[in-house]
Amino acid sequence: MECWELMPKIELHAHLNGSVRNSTLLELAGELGKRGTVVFPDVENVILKNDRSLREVFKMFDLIHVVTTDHKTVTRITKEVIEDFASENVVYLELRTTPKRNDSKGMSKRSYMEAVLEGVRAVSMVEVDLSRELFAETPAVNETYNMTGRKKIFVRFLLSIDRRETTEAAMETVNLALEMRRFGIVGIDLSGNPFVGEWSTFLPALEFAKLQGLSITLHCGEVPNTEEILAMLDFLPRRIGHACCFEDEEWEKLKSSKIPVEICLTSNIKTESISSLDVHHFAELYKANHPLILCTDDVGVFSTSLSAEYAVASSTFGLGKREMFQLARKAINFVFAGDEVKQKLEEIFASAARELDL
Ligand code: 6MZ
Repeated sequence: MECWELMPKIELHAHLNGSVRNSTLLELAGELGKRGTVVFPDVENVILKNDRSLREVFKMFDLIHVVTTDHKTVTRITKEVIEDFASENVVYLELRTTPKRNDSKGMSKRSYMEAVLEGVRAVSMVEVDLSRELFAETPAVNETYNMTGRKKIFVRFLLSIDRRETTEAAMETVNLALEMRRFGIVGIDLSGNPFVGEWSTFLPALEFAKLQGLSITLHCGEVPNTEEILAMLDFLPRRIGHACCFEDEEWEKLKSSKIPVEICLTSNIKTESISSLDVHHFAELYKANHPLILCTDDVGVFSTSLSAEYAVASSTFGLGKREMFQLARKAINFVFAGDEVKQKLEEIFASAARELDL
């Protein structure tokens, strides 16, 4: 495990509220329990349950959102999630989250995102490279970030459209991403319960986002749905997530399109989207040299880490340290940040290759 922790890694598919520490969730649920907002033992049972079907996972998210959706908590979990990824040598993190409106908390999608960005400013354990403008507003913090000798992590954000949302709500998220671009928001994700929602509902907002130069990634093929999968591939997103339930025609289209796939092994197994690791499509895509990125999905919900995903991939598919390092390094090509960041990541990997003799 130690060797995977030491290796620099790139995380491109991590949902903020799925990455919250269990200890934080239990602490927050305990506070709400005391106030009578939730029944703590019931919540505790759900949080500590290990295996959940794909349908159950989305019930779990509704519960997490009850516990985490206020400004102060959103700031706290953002800080903790960034620190957790940095502590296992994730050097570039593209964190995605669904901006939420919650009138009872005085929360708008914009104020939700401001709370997220406040969480980035609050990170103290590592040096964060997000956007100069974000830190320019807080000079005291800026100084701390210029300290040398600390680990550094590049953080960028994707705003998620939830499949429960309407076209108007999706458009609001895209407009917010455009307004907040200068703070490190680089793209849009489509996620949420794959059993609900229609592709045609989100298409106008996604087309508008693409036209405006935002990068798009789509949760694609988490459940069988040929018509939707083919339409999503025709849209030509810059990446897709999962690709679990593809048929021959869909594989063919994916391979010829060369669209990179964000692979989340533990998530796919725990949600039973894939029956076992030895039949996971990672092997086939890797053999075909199709662009792939190993990711976590939800480190909290699935009790994993990016290092653990590297360990699982290495042992299941017989890949050595060098091959895993190359896999991590190739992810540089698929980040949504610009060329300047890619160049800096190349330098980080080049120096790690020398240090780790890879
Ligand atoms: C689809 C998922 C997901 O946005 O509140 N999410 N959507 N498939 C998955 N695989 C199991 N894992 C997480 O983070 C939680 C939200 O991310 C999406 C769901 O919409 C979930 O409510 P945020 O930060």
